[in-house]
Amino acid sequence: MSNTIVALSTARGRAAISVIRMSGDNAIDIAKQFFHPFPKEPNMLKVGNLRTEHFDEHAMCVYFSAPHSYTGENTVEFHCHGGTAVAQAVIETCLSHGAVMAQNGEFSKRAFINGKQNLSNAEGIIEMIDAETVSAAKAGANLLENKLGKRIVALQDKLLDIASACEATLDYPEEDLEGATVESAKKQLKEISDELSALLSTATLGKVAKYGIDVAIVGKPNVGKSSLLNALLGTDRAIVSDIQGTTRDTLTESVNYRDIRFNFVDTAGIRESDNEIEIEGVRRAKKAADNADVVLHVTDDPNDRSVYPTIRPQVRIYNKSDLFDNQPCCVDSLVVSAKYGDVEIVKETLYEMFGANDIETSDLLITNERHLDCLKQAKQQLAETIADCDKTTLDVIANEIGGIRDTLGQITGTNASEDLINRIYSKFCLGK
Ligand SMILES: Nc1nc2c(ncn2[C@@H]2O[C@H](COP(=O)(O)OP(=O)(O)O)[C@@H](O)[C@H]2O)c(=O)[nH]1
Ligand SMILES: [Mg+2]
Repeated sequence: MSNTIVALSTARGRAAISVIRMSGDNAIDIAKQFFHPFPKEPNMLKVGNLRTEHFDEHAMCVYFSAPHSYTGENTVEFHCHGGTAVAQAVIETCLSHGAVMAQNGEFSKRAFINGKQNLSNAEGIIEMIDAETVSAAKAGANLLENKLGKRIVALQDKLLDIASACEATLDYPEEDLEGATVESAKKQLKEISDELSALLSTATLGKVAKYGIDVAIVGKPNVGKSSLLNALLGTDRAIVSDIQGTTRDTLTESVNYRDIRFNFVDTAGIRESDNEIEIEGVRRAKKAADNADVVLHVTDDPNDRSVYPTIRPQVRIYNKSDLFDNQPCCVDSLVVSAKYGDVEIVKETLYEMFGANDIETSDLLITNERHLDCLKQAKQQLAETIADCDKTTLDVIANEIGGIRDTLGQITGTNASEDLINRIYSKFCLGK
């Protein structure tokens, strides 16, 4: 028998309404003691009176009967007036009638335990809640819809077929029926490896959809880096001045462009200096460039053909075009005036450079590092098994295939440790 948990499921603080949720065997019985008239049927939101210790609250109530609820347990929701005090009074009422406070993510963890969701679904919910762009939310929704889970189960089924064929050959070597030869096992394993590669290859775009693109703006002092940042953001975020060395620290600010998040980092102008603070600023600027997905190398000299020393992709920006007599013409470069002109071309160039257009049409993107790690590990194990096909026996191969299936099972949670499950659910908000 599960105890009954309660928590505020909407955000804390001043708001129009608050939703308080209870889940557990006694949730309905507890609610009936202080909400009148209690809804006669499940899934129907009813207006009524919620008697707290201090005041009567005119609220709405809905209940869901196990197993037809988010958690798979009896669940009751109260939709009350918003604000801190009302929610607190309602929660205290639930507690005084036998409920206990929920832990972070406990509703969702119960949904997992009751088979209502798998681990990758849960991670999809977190991604949706954290999403700051529609693309990021869509990636989360795909996980929640179990698109990845279904692909994983299909791969596991294929692996099981191969392993069973290996075992059939071992058990009945004389019967030339369904059994596997090493050759056919190898061929099928290679097909699975290709499917894993295809999934893995979506991770780059998945990162763009989920986190956006990290862009470092670097160059010599006074070329207009901070002006460019401001123009890109459309606000006066960074201090702009004709005094060299104005920007000392790095400054990160994000903006959405065509539903992609661009995380721009303005940096200190790179030059030799004796000043301790400026030396640190330059060190941070170089670090920002090293950590970025792409570097905007800004110059205000139309004859400058220098390349910023980095292994990251870079785009040279000729700024202050309003002062140029002759327009520089260089491939992979952009000519802008941060002060007087339009800089949307910078965002559009980066958007195309990262293939962000494909996000909308993509069916499934790998957006979660844990899934990526599991897929990489499974692919590595597959490579080893394929190599083993030439040197070992079918029983060893069948055994190794079992190991690959387990690795894939970690994605959906069929093979996840208690620790991992707790770690994932602890990332949820209270009340989710
Ligand atoms: N004429 C012109 N001046 C600019 C342009 N962009 C920046 N500046 C000026 O260049 C100076 C240095 O700009 P700032 O953005 O602080 O450069 P940073 O040191 O690279 O960050 C300031 O006086 C800006 O007003 C531009 O497109 N055209
Ligand atoms: Mg600056």
